[in-house]
Amino acid sequence: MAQARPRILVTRKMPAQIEARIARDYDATTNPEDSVFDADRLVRDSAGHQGLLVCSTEKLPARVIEKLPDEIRIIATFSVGHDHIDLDAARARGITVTNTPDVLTDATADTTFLLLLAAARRAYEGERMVREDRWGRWAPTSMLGVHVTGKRLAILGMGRIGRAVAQRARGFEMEIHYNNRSRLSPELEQGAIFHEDPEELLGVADFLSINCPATAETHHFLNAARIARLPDGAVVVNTARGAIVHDESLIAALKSGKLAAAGLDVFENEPAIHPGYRDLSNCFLLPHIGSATNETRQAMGFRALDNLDAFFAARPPRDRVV
Ligand code: 8YV
Repeated sequence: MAQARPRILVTRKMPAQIEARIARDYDATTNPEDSVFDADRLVRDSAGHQGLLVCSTEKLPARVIEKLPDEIRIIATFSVGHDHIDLDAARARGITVTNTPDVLTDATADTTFLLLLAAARRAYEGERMVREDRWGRWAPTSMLGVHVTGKRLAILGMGRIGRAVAQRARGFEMEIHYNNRSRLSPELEQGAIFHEDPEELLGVADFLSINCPATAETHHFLNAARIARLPDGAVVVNTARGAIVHDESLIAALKSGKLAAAGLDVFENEPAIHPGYRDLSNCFLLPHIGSATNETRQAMGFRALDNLDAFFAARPPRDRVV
């Protein structure tokens, strides 16, 4: 007799190839309407399932994990970030947690450079000017932005994505500085200059790229005092998590001219972003599309399913975080 397929709850509509593989290999409850899973629904609909396939849109703090039915044995997140899941609470209940590293590194680093260039070169203002038919006579003094090539790039968090950002920055002849929990080997550093103290890193940041995870330690890291340490006219780029930035402070610095520009793909409480960003023409805003390419989202889905497959076949999942 064929073995019963594992029962999983998939909280979001997935790319077609992922949905097909889920239908083939799992007894799955899917969400073709892509309707919202709040905490109550997550707990309620988990009943009768052995695993969850979630995204960073589904919040799993301790109070939710504690209420999950006993049958839930694995939470596979379709994301590299796992700040939406309380790992200690999962550990306490013996629930395995997996993520999807590696496969979104390049797409996210590409998005970082999209933001960096767009912010530095005033792409939002220029684009609007063209569309709204406000493009007047070309002028030697109009639309002057911040030069990128050869500048100092400070990378906060030199993990896979930070290193891929550095690799792109070398093509722009940038001088690369970084802070990381530990110093990288010379092979990984490739000449990048390590700053043990993140405060010191800020002092050399003509461009600051935030690429570290959101943790209790990095919460609101970029506050007013730290922005004051940045060189005047610096550019800030964030493709990591919004909670690492203190919004009021960043908005004030963009308004005062302390910072030339910012490029943001992630926001605290997204999509309900701080309204102050919407009026700033020196802020290039994207709706969390860091990993949004067809290839990457497919690879993320396959990676999440590989982890579930391994778990249910009693093999160690490759990307186990708990
Ligand atoms: C995802 C991300 O699009 O992987 C992450 O941590 O932030 C993004 O790439 C999103 O979180 C999907 O769950």
